[in-house]
Amino acid sequence: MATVDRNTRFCCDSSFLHRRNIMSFKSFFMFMLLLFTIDRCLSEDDHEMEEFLKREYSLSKPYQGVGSSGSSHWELMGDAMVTTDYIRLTPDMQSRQGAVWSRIPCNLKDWEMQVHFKIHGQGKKNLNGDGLAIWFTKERMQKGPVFGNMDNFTGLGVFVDTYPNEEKYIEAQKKRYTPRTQRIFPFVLAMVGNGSISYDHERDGRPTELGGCNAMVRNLKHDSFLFIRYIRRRLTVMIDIDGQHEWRDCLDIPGVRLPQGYYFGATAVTGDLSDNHDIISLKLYQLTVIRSRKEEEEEEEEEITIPSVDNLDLLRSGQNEEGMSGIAIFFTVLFSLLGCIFLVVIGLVVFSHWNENRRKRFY
Ligand SMILES: *[C@@H]1O[C@H](CO)[C@@H](O)[C@H](O)[C@H]1NC(C)=O
Ligand SMILES: *[C@@H]1O[C@H](CO)[C@@H](O)[C@H](O)[C@H]1NC(C)=O
Ligand SMILES: [Ca+2]
Repeated sequence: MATVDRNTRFCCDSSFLHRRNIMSFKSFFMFMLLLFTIDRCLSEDDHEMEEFLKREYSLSKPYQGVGSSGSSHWELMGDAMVTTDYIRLTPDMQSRQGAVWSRIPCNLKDWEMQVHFKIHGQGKKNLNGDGLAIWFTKERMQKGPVFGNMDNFTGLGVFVDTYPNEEKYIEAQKKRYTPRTQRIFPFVLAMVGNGSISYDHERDGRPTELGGCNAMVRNLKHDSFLFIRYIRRRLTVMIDIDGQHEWRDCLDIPGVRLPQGYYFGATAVTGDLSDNHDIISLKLYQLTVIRSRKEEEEEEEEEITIPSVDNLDLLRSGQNEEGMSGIAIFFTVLFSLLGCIFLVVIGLVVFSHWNENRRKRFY
């Protein structure tokens, strides 16, 4: 009789259950946080790294000889022009293309490029275009449809895409975008080409992207920076656009195989819509990374000749699932809650048994 009473009381005392739930949920989160922190600490190996600015691959004020002297390390193309304060890849005018390319192939294994840039113009939001791109490619000084560079390029491209072609196209067809595929532009996106992969301009490069992030880079008062790091075949892109001098993560992908001896470049294009696309500086740092003998041997064994990305299918499916994250989170929370409730019930059963035994001892 007494047991039944107690059970009903516990069972229906929802505030008690609720509190227990929150507590176990909290501890679950603490545990996950702890795991995450440990993971981050273990993977943090930046301390064994040094960096050196490499002038021959860098471009900065006063841009000595750029665009006029054949001895300069950089060459201009198309509508690009040099002023005392910036290199303007395109002016805020329709149908322009411009580029600046390094003349010297880069043979560094690990490097970091810091791009100081500015995109600004008269156009209101989404009435501007098309964006700029930073390149590390086999080819150089080619005109084309990919932000002013050729299609089917070989190497790495990081794009600051300022015009949402796909969204506009779908809007024009009076279809509605599901929130999970909609992107806010400008959007920073990375792609690795192997000479036969085409950039889909109408879809803003979605089919071939490695990843990306949104970045409100237009008409900013403060400086905007893009950071591209390639170290131990890991590609990291970060941005600093809030004027806080803090890097924000954009993408981070391991297993990116890029050959040495490619060229750095920056290009931009305007169409019906336009913007000024200015490069203020490109600073390339050599990173010296201490490798274990095993790592060195592995890298010597398989020399890279064609750019590629490991586990690209996995990466892509991961990104598709990202769109499902709302549902995924829901189920994760649901099952966590069910798990917690289960544990609480077990706890209560054990507790009531223990309580009963204790009472028995008292009687
Ligand atoms: C380039 O990549 C595509 C898609 O991953 C692949 O089908 C093609 O064989 C690759 N081409 C070369 C030359 O490796
Ligand atoms: C790029 O590659 C694709 C697929 O290999 C091909 O269909 C297309 O014609 C190529 N485009 C250019 C401009 O070479
Ligand atoms: Ca676009």
